[in-house]
Amino acid sequence: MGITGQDGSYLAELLLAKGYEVHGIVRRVALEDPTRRLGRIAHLLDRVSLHAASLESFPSVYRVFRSVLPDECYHLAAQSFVSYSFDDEFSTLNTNINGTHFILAALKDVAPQCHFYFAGSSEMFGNAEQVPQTEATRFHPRSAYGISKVAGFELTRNYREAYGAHASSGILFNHESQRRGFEFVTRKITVGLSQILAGKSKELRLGNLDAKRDWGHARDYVEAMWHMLQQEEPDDYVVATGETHSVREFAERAFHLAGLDPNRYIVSAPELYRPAEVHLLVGDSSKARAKFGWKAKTSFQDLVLEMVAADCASEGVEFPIGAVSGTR
Ligand code: NDP
Ligand code: GDR
Repeated sequence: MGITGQDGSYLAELLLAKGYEVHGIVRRVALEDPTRRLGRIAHLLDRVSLHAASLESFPSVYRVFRSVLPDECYHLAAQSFVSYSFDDEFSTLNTNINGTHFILAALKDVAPQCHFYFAGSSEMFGNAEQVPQTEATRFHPRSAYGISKVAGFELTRNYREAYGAHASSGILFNHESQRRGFEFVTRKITVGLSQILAGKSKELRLGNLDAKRDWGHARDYVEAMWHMLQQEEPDDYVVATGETHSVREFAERAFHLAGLDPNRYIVSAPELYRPAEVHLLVGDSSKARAKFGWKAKTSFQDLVLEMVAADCASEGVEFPIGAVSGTR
């Protein structure tokens, strides 16, 4: 579930490459408007089966699981934008918590042997009291989104303990790509930069430039999800690069790649600050490394470069590659 999102698209590619029969759950409206809503998986549509259901409806989810009887279920669907969760706490909590509960309950009934993955988040750590964060770090979420993920994490653990479900949670730190939604800060920066280069805009308005995140590439992170479901025992794993960078550093690197001075274009906009910020996240994924040999392959530098290059190409602008040498 969540196949139309950033991670869903990379995971579907990974599973197809491994020879899986892939079923994806999408909202009904997506089937009616595939050009706009199925863009990230347009290249996979002839190889995956799509089913209509919503996180808000237990019967819709139940029906799909009863007909597909999955061996593995990756639950990636969520209202995933932290900022929006301040605007509408109610729908974020309802959709994310109930949706996870519906999936777990349906699987328990119709496919109890199914291996289940829950998309937990570093936002569960929030105002973390320990650096770096591990599976043992106490949760202190700072948004309705973070709270919804803690609830989903606890539901997943409880289905494991109470009903013997093979249910695992990944505690994934931020991961990005050229398929990232436009509202998230990394993509906002790389799209904004490409529009400045194309002459379509003159500035880029951002919120808190000092927030620090552990940014990896989504393509690497879906591999960790798959590994979790291949383990004999279900468990919870932190997935992170172990490096942290500020929003300012991301923006500076992107603008410097294009040969532009970020200070001339980036405007810090107080209205984009969050009521409660998560200031510093950095994860320790030693457990995932020890258990199944996972580690991030894509460096921060290459992530920024790939995203800038992709958005510049979409805008039809070339960024001066010469500016790249010596900075990677
Ligand atoms: P996206 O926002 O790109 O994708 C979210 C997916 O959820 C989309 O397929 C969306 O469908 C679907 N969805 C949302 N609401 C509903 C609903 N009511 N019914 C059915 N489907 C719904 O997120 P990502 O791919 O980046 O992330 C995947 C998961 O991992 C999310 O749960 C996110 O919270 C979590 N996560 C992400 C991290 C990251 O850095 N990317 C880090 C840690 C956790 P539609 O296209 O129709 O909107
Ligand atoms: P995050 O990602 O909240 O970490 O959640 P986002 O990119 O939205 O914010 C990261 C940091 O950047 C600061 N920031 C801005 N953020 C946005 N969106 N827009 C801006 O203009 C801006 N300016 C500064 C934010 O304040 C924040 O500190 C993502 C999502 O994918 C979640 O679903 C996931 O669980 C977590 O990552 C791990």
